Amino acid sequence: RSSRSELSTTTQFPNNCNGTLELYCKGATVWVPDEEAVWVSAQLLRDYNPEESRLYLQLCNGLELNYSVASLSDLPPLGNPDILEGENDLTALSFLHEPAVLHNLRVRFLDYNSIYTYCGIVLVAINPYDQLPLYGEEVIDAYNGQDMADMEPHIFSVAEEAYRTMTRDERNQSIIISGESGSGKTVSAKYTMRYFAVVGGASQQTSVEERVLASNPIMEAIGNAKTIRNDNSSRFGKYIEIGFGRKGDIIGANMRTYLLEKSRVVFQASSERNYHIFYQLCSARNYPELRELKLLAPEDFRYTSQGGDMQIPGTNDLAELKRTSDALTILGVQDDQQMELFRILAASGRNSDRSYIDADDRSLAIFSKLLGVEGPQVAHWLCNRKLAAGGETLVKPVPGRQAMELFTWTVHRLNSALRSQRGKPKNFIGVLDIYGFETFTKNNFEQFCINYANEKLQQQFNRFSDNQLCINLIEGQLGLLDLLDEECRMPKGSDESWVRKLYDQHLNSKPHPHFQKPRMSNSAFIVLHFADTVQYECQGFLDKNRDTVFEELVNILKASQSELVAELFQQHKHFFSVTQESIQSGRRAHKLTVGFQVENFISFISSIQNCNDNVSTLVSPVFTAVDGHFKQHHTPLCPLYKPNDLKQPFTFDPKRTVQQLRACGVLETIRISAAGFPSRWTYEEFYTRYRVLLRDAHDQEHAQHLCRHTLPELIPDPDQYRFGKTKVFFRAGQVALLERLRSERLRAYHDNALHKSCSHH
Ligand code: AOV
Ligand code: MG
Repeated sequence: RSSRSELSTTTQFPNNCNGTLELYCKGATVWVPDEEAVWVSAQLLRDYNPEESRLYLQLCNGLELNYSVASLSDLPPLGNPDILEGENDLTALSFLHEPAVLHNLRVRFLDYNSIYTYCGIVLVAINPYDQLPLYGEEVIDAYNGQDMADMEPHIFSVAEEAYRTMTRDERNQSIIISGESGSGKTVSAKYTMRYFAVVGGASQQTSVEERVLASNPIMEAIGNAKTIRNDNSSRFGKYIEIGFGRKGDIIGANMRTYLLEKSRVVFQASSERNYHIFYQLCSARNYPELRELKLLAPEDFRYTSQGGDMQIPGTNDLAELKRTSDALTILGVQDDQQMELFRILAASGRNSDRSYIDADDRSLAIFSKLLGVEGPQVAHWLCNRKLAAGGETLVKPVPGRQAMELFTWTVHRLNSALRSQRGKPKNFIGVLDIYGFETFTKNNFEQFCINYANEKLQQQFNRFSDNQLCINLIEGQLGLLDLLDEECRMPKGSDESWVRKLYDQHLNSKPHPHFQKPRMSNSAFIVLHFADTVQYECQGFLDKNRDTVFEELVNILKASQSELVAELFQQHKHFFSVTQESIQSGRRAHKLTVGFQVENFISFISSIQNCNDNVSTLVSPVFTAVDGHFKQHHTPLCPLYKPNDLKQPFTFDPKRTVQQLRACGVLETIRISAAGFPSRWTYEEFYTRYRVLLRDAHDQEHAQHLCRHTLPELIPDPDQYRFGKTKVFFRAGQVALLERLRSERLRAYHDNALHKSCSHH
């Protein structure tokens, strides 16, 4: 039945069984699609007969089912043999398809509480939403100096691999963390930093590593906020390079940040909050030191109360303020400068947008006093709204701008505190933690930028099946950003006319597979991203993309009595860390729009991965992947999964997980592995397991010899395996085949023995 010709006609099974039809035999496990569970397992009640065009199945809930198989490609994917259940590397599964991956992740997660799994060179993590005893110093010690392949998957094994390769090969490393909002990127980035702080902790007096870690609470206070997806959502992208000295000890660090979400300072959607720092300050309003800031409860400020819900369960803003302040102290920001910082922030939180302004407004008076600027001047400026060329009025919220400058200033300040005192680092390890893919009921320019950044990052994972079409839609000629920049330059440009041009271009003249128009709206558009389909409302795109700065206001602030305020606005750098050269050399030298800067950020991300010449000092490979499929060197990637939307501990929603699996390219990595030799055993392991199948198998000494001799009889097609120096490698499906032979052989022995003992009596 399983002639060679039959095998070859069935090799393109989507079910990845390598055409091994004989595996569809009575008792075999298969996966069938299911509305709720996505995939459920079932057992074959009879051997599959190709003439019958159906399978007789019993589902795991006991129901019997006649499963129609019109052609061989309808055969459901086969389940993996039990011995592979809970494998710690997905690419070692014998059958490498979606249900197998989903099942394996679920078994590890729910049955073993293992949140980490390798997928070849990639580490996959599932957010447990639960405190696990996994990150103590003793665990760090256990991973320190070990080989990744010998250790259980862990964020520390990735960190150790990067550290070891860096010290051994003297090459810089990068760890790239991706995953959707709330999946655990920032937590993972912090654990890698902790790891480096411990293994690279210097014996000497200066506690550089302590300072490096102290940067985290500060950056989170000013750049993280509660969203409906994540109570501590990063609203900026961060790349931190930790510099090491000759002996592998930390000697400094440098951080770059990208694209802080600016609009949050003046606007928060329902159930969301402004940046944490504002609530931290409000919570300390009655402290004598902070009295002069004249703060109120967050409910009493418009900019902190729009979201409605001002508490984060399990978070104490007052305690967090202490953490922020302690961290600032560790980084050498003295009390008086901290006060000044808080003063500016307190001013930012006030009601100072146009609708609230009148010259006597108490808030405005405090605002101006805190900033050390002339109240009437600010009011005058805010009331005399500028007339834009098209006759439309524009109002730029001051606090947004100011908070932004403060953010940039803080990053600079931290960087100077983190700068190495002992000369240039020999090497460094970079950790990239960006804001994850997100979609809300209403999505605006901010989500567009964030999702575009993620789309680009995703491209680094999908080297084979790519999302290039979607990226072209956004950044290509006549793409979304191109037309947006164009519209920004038009005197009468508007959000609506821009979106009409999008419809014209991408629906009517040349329908784009990743672009749609919502049926009920003329002011929104839909992008089919890799992770999900997202509808964006066009309102505000032009204005936010232009990101105009009102020079008059900047001038008022430059003249501030407060040294810090004056300093903030003195050079008045753009808040993105885009260097002047890159702007000028960019293809859009004409305008520094936000869209352009997203691209800039993104090309930086790509450069980390592609080791191109400009950044050769930045980047270096960590891994060369197996099978020669990854031609380029590769950095370890950590896609993270969020197993449910309710932030529930150890809860696994198969639909949400499959959605992320499908989106993130892990299945692609797996497919590539499946084309190679995913399963590998040392000869000794092979001997131990398949002894019953080997001829004259009494001598483990000769495990290799036995294996080389017997395997050709067990697996007739020599292309299905390879002999290595210490290991034997198998193509997908072969371990399952061996497992079946083994259990048949064991059953035969058993029956035989039974028979003998029966006839004896
Ligand atoms: P994100 O960085 O990926 O989202 P976070 O790292 O902020 O996500 O994680 C979200 C929350 O999940 C954390 O606040 C923890 O409560 C929980 N969590 C994550 N990882 C772990 C872990 N290893 N163990 C226990 N709990 C964890 V965003 O920044 O929104 O894209 O933009
Ligand atoms: Mg984050």
